[in-house]
Amino acid sequence: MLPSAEAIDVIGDIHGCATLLKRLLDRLGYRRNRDGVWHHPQRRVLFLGDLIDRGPEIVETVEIARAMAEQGHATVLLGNHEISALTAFFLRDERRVPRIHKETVEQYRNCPERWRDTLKWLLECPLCIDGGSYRAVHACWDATLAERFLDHHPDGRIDRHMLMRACDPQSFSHMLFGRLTRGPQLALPDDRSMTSRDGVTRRTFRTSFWACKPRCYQDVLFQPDPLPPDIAQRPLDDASKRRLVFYGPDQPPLFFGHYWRQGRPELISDNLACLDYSGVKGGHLVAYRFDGEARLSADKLVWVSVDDPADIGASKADMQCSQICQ
Ligand SMILES: [Mn+2]
Repeated sequence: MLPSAEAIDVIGDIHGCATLLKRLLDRLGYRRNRDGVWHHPQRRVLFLGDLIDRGPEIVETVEIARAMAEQGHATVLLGNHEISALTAFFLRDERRVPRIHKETVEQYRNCPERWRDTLKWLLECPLCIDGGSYRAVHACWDATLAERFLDHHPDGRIDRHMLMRACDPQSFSHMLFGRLTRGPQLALPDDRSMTSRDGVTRRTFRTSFWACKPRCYQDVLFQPDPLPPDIAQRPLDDASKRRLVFYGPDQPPLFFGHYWRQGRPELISDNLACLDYSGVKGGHLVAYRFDGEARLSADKLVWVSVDDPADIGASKADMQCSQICQ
């Protein structure tokens, strides 16, 4: 018997941290079956995308999620990293793959046919889900774009034609992938740029999509790096306001990842749960245990961390290392 429709454990960005993923699944009560596939008798998992890149155990992460999906115990959504990988490997010269896929390429080096097979499987994964009582997407639910896409693709799956068309910045596919898997962004005023903590210089910043009547730039900021102080309080102009997306408090619960949140996991509101808490950067890998409720509750958040005292192996090793280094 397959798990019931609304008993879903939604899991945020894993980025190749299979050890954290296994600990989280274990904490959620999932066990391995005879084939080694993680499952739960009453529940299933919804992965919010960005399984690949950055972390040390990408192949194992993908194998865990894929095996669960193929046996009906999970659904895997595409994140911006999967969209980028699909574009890079299907449409472009494989020797000029973007740097963000460096770890993935290295870790699949000895099994290139497995990587090709993984890409074919990823192309079958949905971009977003409108489950009626809930919605899920990697970064942002832009209702206009998502509904137009789902009208033509009710299963939420993309295809090679869409990937191809997305190479044209004016295309619907380009807007759809950008908005749903990277989220809305605004340009900084006066052609300004800012450099993030990881050294990347950008002319745009990530915005939230739930600010009610935002007044200034700070009101819509949603990223770890702060705005330059003189810009933060500057009023938003009308053109910028028109570019914003708004997901209202009366909408069904929305699950998303992508935003490198930090600190203790919490809900954004009772219908918005961002489950990316930077697990691969030493933060938390977070799940929300959804049972079809119309209003989300923070006590249904579950997480594991690299420095969790329950993780005897890793924390002991880290401690010994830091003691030795001192
Ligand atoms: Mn992402």
